[in-house]
Order: sequence, then C-alpha cells, then structure tokens
Amino acid sequence: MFLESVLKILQTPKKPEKIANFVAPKQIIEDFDNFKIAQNGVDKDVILQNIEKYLNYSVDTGSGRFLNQLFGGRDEVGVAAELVAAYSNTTMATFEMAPVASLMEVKIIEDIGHKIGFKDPEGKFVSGGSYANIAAIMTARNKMNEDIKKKGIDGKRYVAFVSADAHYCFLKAANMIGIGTDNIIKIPVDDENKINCKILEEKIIEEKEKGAIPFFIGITLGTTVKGAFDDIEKAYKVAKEHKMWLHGDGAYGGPVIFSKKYKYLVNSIENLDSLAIDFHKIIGAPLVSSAIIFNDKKNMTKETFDIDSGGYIFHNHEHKEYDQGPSSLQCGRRVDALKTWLIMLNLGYDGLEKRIDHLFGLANYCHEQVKNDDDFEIIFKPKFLNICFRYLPKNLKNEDEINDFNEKLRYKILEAGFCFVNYSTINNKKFFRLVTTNHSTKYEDIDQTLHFIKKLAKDQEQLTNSI
Ligand code: ABU
Repeated sequence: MFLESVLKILQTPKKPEKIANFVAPKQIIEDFDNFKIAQNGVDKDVILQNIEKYLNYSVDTGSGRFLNQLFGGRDEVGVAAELVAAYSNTTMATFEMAPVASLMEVKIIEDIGHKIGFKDPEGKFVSGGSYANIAAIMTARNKMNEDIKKKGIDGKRYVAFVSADAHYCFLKAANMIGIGTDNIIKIPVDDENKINCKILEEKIIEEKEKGAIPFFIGITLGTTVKGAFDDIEKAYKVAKEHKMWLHGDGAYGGPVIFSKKYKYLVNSIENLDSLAIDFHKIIGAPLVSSAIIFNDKKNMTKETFDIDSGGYIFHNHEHKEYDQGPSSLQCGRRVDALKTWLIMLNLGYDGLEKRIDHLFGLANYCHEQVKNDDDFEIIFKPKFLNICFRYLPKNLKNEDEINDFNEKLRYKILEAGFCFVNYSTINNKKFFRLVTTNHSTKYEDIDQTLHFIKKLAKDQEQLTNSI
C-alpha cells in the first residue's frame, strides 16, 4: 500500500513549464525542519509528504529540456530495474547472494568487450566513470611494478599522461594510488582538441631522461566540455613504442561503438588495454551504471584488486569463480548490471543504435539553430553532443562584460527553471554547454530551450541598456 502510494506520487504529472525549482539552501532547510529526526519517528503519511517535498525541489532530469549534464531522460525499464534491485536488496560480493546478477555482470561485460573488439574481455561494474578510470590506472601501476601492490610505492617516480582536457578524476586517481597528483602530466591538445601525440611522445622521453617511470597513457573518448575524441591509433603507436598501458576514458563517448554511423569516432578502440564506459550517460540507464573493461587480460580484476580475502565471507565452494567481491574495489556493491542488461534486452542492439543516432541528430540540429542565429556565437565546432555557445549582447564589446552577461543569464535560466543547461569557462571565455545526451529530448525541446534562452537574454539586454 505504501509503495503503491509512492508510485502514485512518482507518476503524478509535473507542471510541464517547470523542470527545476531552484531556491536558496535556507528555504530547503526550513521546509524540511532542518532534517531533524524525531525520537519516536513519524508515520508513513509524513514520509509520503516528505517524498513529495523532496520531489518538488528535485530537478526533473527526465524532462526533454534537461540538457545540463551528461545524462538525462527516464527509461522506464531502467527505473523498474532500480526498484527491483532495491527491493531485492542484495550485494554483488558473492555468488550465493547475487546468483543471477553475478552471472549477468560477467556476461554483459564479455559481450560489450567483444563488441569493442577486445580479445578476451573481463571487467567489473564500478560506482562511476571516475572509479573505472581509477581501476585502470591502478592496474597499470601494478603491471609496471608487481611489487607495489604488497610493498607500496618504492620511492621511484611513476608518471601518467592524459590530455589537458581529460577529466579531473585522473588527478584524484593519482592521489588514491599514491603516485602523487604532480605526476599526472597534462599534454596540450591540438587544433581539433585531441591529445597532441607528438608532444605526448616528447614528454614521455623527457620524463624517462629525468629518471621517471612512464607507465600509463589515459586518452579521452568524449571530453566533457568540448566533446573531443583523442586519436586512439596515434596514442596506441606511442604506447606500444614505450611499453605503456593505454587506457580509454570512454565514460561519455564509449557507447558510440553501438552506432554504425558514429563508431568511426573510436577507430582502433580494440587496441586499448582498458576502457571505462558509462551506461548512465548516453545509453540512458539511471545513475550509476559504469564499467571498467579490460582487453586480452583474463583475471586482471583479480590480480589488481584481490588481497587474499579468502575465509571471510568468501568460501571455498565449487562456484567460487563467480564470487565478484575479491576481484572488486568494494565489498558491498549494488546490482548495477541489472538496469543496463534490462535496457539492452528491451532495446536490442538496433534500439541502442537508434538512441545514440537520435542524440547526434539533436546535436546537429541544435548546432544549426545556434550557428544560424546572429545573437549566438559557437565556441567550438561540435564533433559530439556538446553545443558550446554564448549570447552576444549587441552593445557589449568588452570580453569581461560579455562574460558577466552570460554568467548572469545562466543564473536567470536556473532561477526560471524552464530548461537546464550548464556553462563553462575556457580561456577566460564563459559559455553555455548544452548537451544532447538525453534520449527523452525531442527536436521541439531544443527549439523551446533556445527560444527561452534568447527571450531571457533579450530582457536582460534591455535592462542592461536602460541602466
Ligand atoms: N563525469 C561526470 C561529468 C559531468 C558533466 O560534465 O556533466
């Protein structure tokens, strides 16, 4: 009865003109009575009221006008899978606790690995793309020096290389695996915003001459702001020459492998040693669904993560190869494979391809609209799903003033709550980053969003002129 009431609340149509209700923290704290816990608890009616309040302040990321972050949309099969996962409430640690999910996870990773062209793929679902990248760099470190896992860093300097536009998680990874954040070397990008492989090789040689141990190249397949794909083939040549691990951060762009039309963006992907891939980004699974997949490396997760955990909850039994805990970063772990598998089962490979091609269609359409509008300026020519642009107020010529105008405009968009787009700053230029990563977005959502931004901008321009 209680769960039925929750479902009823979730299915009550929202006000279509508002997808966000952005307020100051103070109002939320007051509305929730500072999240106080009563000594005697409260009854379920109060719980339902709190759920309604919670949803009132939540961003409706299922709306087609949610174009703010690299995920979005509401896949009902994915939502159902999350309900089932929460209801059955188990951990991926052992086969006996998650019999179907353990087998499902192994198979789905193998299948996707084979689709990529990996020879003998193996991997794990992890809690986000950042963790997938951490898993890869940790594996590469252990491969470079097999003693590190037990004895720790030996005083030598281990260096890893990523592009200047790579995700910040590589710095977090360096902190976590003990090589130090200074030893993530950021390589400039070329005029297509791809890692410059000539400079990459020069830097590797330079670091070797300084006595460091270059062990990892992390290229990005879909950078978060510019949407660039590093050139795998060129990076592979460098990695091979210098006997380094080549990892692809495909958290965002990895799923283009499912599209015949766009998989050229990841040409040579089969040459990676490992790939991070998110299913909650452009595939549309509910957050979080991420995996690290290793190429021709059976038992890699066990080699990297197992620390002789036997005897605890991992018993000697005939199916122990299916216990996922020893070869994971975590002990307790959510069943994230279920939503991904059910979505894939529902859509099939054709449906996945259609979903991805739709996102590219939206991006091309949005780019055309912005490009052909004199009030807007495109910042980077899009290669993927990121449309980076800014509004050009007629009477402002000074860069700082234009930046200020666009920053204020973004804040007004947030306050209005009709649509949701992000903004970014590069080379001291502030601009909107609209991402067409939401499979629920329709072409009319793009029109409405651009129209709305322009209307707010015109009002703001008038106000600026009248001051
Ligand atoms: N790794 C999460 C990316 C978030 C974003 O750029 O929207």
